[in-house]
Amino acid sequence: MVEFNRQERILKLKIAYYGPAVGGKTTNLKVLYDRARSARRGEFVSVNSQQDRTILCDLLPLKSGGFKGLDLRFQLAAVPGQAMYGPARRVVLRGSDGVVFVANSATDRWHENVQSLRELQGNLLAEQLDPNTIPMVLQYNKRDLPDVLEIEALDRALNGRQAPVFPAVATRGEGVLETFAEIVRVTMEELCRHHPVMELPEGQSAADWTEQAILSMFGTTRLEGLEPEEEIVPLDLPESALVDETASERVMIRVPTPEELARPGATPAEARSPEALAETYAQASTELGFAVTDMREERDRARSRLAEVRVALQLAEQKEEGEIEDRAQRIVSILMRSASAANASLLLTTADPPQILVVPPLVADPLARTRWGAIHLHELRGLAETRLEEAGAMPELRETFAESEPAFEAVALVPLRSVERLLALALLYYRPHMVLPTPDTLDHVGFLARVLAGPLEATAAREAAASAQRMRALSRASAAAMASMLTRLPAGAGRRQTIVLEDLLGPLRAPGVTVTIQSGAPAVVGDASLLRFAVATLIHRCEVVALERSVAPVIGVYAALDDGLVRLHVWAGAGSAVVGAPAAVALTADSDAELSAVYAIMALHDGEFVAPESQGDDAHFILQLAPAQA
Ligand SMILES: Nc1nc2c(ncn2[C@@H]2O[C@H](COP(=O)(O)OP(=O)(O)OP(=O)(O)O)[C@@H](O)[C@H]2O)c(=O)[nH]1
Ligand SMILES: [Mg+2]
Repeated sequence: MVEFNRQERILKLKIAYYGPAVGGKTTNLKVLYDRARSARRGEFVSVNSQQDRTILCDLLPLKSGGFKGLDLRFQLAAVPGQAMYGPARRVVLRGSDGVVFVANSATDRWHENVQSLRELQGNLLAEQLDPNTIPMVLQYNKRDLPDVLEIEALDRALNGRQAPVFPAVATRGEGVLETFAEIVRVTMEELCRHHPVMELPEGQSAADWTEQAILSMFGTTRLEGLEPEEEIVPLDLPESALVDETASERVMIRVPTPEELARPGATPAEARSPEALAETYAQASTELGFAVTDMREERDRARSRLAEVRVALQLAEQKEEGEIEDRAQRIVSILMRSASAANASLLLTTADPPQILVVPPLVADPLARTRWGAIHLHELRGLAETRLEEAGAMPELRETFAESEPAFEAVALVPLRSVERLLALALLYYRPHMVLPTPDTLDHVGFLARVLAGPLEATAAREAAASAQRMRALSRASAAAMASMLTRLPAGAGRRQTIVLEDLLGPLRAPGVTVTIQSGAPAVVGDASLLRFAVATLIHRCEVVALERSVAPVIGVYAALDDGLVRLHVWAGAGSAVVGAPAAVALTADSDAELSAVYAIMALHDGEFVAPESQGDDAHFILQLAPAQA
């Protein structure tokens, strides 16, 4: 019975291993457990007798990875084969999505095989499953025994359905993975056929997906002769860090009482029979087994999240050095790993123009390289919370991803913000069939991003200051050259035109620069391009001052008639974006060499230049000119 948890994006499929006693069911699961990558397998729970015979069930959870963005899990359950455990067999079979029938090839087990298959068919019917259509694979095990039945003979007796068949020697791993891969394939085909939302897009098949899934779980598609591979993920966190006093969530296992389980029409005595009781216990045990795995998984997830937070904090505490690009790369790698994305890039908005850093092996950002994507990225600059966008729900995104190489299915957008502004937007990409992050994971990644915004901000500020220094040095040199040229001009050499203030200052309007002209302010006389150059120099100077303080430059230009003179104010900082006159600040002349060109231009116009004495104050410059005679 397909079990779907929408919140956690988990899809569970149950595969039952059924067959006569000592046929090799437990051995199949044990081999799969031994050879599965440790990250892909859960706890193997086996309730066995002293003689290693299954008395209740064997349970093995396996993670296949993603299917259509969902985290797909297979729950393998083997029944106990001995005759007396009949009720347990039915319970273990309950809700299966696929069945593997493990037959014993030994000649003297002929009858037991036939009997077990017949019982399986009866039990399927009793559980409302159709024995003729439920996904099924047959395994003829123990082919290594000296006296075995011919495959054809076994087929005639057991395979009326003409299900796929695999000969096997389970103890040596032969045929075990082939059998499992086939039951996965036929179960997936059935799933896609019967659930429209699970349908695969054109060009994709359940067989291709299964091959990839088997490779991801086992690293191979055949097991014989291979040594089990062990991966150990070291985690050296103190136990104390893992105890969360507030976590009181309980795992509830609800098992029907014998009365509840009783078939309609059964008498109370029948309902309380030993068989009915055994059934209850069996059900409790299967559910407990899988629940334990879920709990362990939750614990492991909490541990790895904690480890990620620790890495993020370490990065935040480290003395920053190196380029912003290096730091950004490390930040985006942490986010990518924690969101389990395939690829990533980072839109750095501290640079002007914004810069895209692509994490290899990606060569180009799939969004930034298309027109719609670039516009979309621009709009996303206001994003406050981490967000997942899926191609299935956004036609434009689907088109954009269709053009990209490799193909993607979804993108998680993770803003890195300081208090004032967006520093960067991490773009975490998911390929088709990858498990997409749950809301819970997105929250966690958003939290990491808040921790990581600190180091990014520090590096960005340091770089901005350095670049302001460079800008300043450059403008000093050019302004000095300009000033020396201007001062050598004879007085009155400049052009003398009547210039309307709007014509003079209008062209200086730009993002971040607000130009306001008092209504009725008179025209001035002089050389429009020289005067405009003087104002532009002051605007530029204000930008440098703002960058030195690591704030986004917001510049105001205000022109008004004041005391019989036309005053042009240029200032940066608080209030400068507000349309209107700035609050008056005490100003005195400043002998800054950088501004000598402005002094020279004002001298040519018989005007005056007032600059603030110290750069510690908000930068505020004033140019004074005589109004043109009406
Ligand atoms: N020679 C041989 N022995 C096998 C093979 N597969 C399993 N066995 C052995 O057969 C015995 C029974 O195997 P299990 O896997 O426990 O059988 P089972 O189907 O789980 O049995 P129940 O739990 O009683 O239903 C064990 O001793 C296995 O080592 C095989 O392919 N060849
Ligand atoms: Mg067994």
